[in-house]
Amino acid sequence: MFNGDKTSEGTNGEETIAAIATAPGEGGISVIRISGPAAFSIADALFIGQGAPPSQRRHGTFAFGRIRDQDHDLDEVLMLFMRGPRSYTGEDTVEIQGHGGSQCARRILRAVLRRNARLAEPGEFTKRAFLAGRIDLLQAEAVLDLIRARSERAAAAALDQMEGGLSASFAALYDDLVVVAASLEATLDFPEDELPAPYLDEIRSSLAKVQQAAEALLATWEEGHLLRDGAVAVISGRANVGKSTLLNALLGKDRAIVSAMPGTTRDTIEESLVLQGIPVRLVDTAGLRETDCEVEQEGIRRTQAHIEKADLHIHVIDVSHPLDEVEQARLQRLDPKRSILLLNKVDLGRAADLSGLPALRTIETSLISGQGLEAIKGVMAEMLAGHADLSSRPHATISERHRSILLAALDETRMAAGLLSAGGDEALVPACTHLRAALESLGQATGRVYHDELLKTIFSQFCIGK
Ligand SMILES: Nc1nc2c(ncn2[C@@H]2O[C@H](COP(=O)(O)OP(=O)(O)OP(=O)(O)O)[C@@H](O)[C@H]2O)c(=O)[nH]1
Ligand SMILES: [Mg+2]
Repeated sequence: MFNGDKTSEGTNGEETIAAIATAPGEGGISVIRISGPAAFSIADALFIGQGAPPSQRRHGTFAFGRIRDQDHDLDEVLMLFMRGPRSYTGEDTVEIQGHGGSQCARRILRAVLRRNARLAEPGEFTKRAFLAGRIDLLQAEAVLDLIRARSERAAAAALDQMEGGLSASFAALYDDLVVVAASLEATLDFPEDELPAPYLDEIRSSLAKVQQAAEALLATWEEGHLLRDGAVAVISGRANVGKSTLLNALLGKDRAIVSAMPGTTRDTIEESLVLQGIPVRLVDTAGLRETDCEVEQEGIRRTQAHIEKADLHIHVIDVSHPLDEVEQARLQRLDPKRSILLLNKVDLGRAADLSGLPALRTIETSLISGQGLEAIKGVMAEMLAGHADLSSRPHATISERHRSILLAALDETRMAAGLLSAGGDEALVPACTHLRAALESLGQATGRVYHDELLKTIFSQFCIGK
């Protein structure tokens, strides 16, 4: 039983934390993680097994046995022993692998928490890894990206970032800027008017190189945004043109009801798919037509709302019928930057007059047989990718947070560069101040510079147990 002593706290006041690390629900095993100075004494108190007690086991070993608490066996388990500083958190860590399902893990966790541990906060294990200096902030964020990855490419990019892909770029940027800033500060020691001109030229050109590197890093944002957040593609068009047929064909399964009756789809239907590594949420909508039916009118209102927010808009027409004026006008309003026009049912002949259309990406299709489907996927991926090169090897990309850091740093370096090119000794001190501000901003990327609020924002997005 818990005896009220304070062994849960380490010399630096660190508490021992515990949490279930596996997702709730049925599964083969569940994992309970304990990290902190009391991890091994807690394990000693609960573990019944052959051989030495946990506290005498070496790093990187495991033992098979039972968890016993208050005279009751709770589960048969494997216990993994990791000694700080070589564990994930940098602290003594014990992981208990028990049976899956909802009860075993909860019972073990309760027994652990009755001793010298408290429930971990979301992301606290990873936060401790950061505070222990085992990983930097970019790597910690990559852990979350990896857990959340919705495509193979997104997972590969996250792994690259976790292994330091982005940390190296930011560190190089930081170090190069430190050199520039230091050289500039050194100029302050020169007596007035005695600064050799080439010296300042060199500083200016080094600063320009730093700016180029920052811009190259910024250019990865578009891909990062796509991989992390995915894209939304909305299918619209008049009733009965083949919208749901398209949804089903893209998904490769019969998700939406398809019928020859106009007005089959009444509400929006959303499904996910992955296109060349980009996670896409595909939305099939109610056919656009004039109707007195309130349900259908609401469906059409929803369609319009979805189209406005979409990254990609696929508009389908039935080319075997003439286009009426309403549809003609609708085609004129399509946004060429994000719209694809599908001329469907080409197998039934062509009666639609398409003269005078705006310059749009247009694909002829016969969705009933799958004709044009590969072309649609290709154009969708190409338009979504924009300037991102998805044929390149997956690589770490910056997130929104990193983007705002880079933009702020670039702003400061531009102001410094502006002052330096204007010349004059009085420009040197303010230029130094701008470079210091740029360094301060860049430092927040890796976590060289951080404040509690920043850590809270980042780690609160994690799940408990990570
Ligand atoms: N001939 C031919 N028929 C097609 C083609 N594509 C779809 N259809 C048929 O057109 C009819 C309507 O297809 P849907 O996919 O339900 O059309 P929709 O646009 O979702 O219709 P609503 O949900 O009513 O707005 C069905 O009978 C499909 O089999 C095509 O390329 N050629
Ligand atoms: Mg439909």
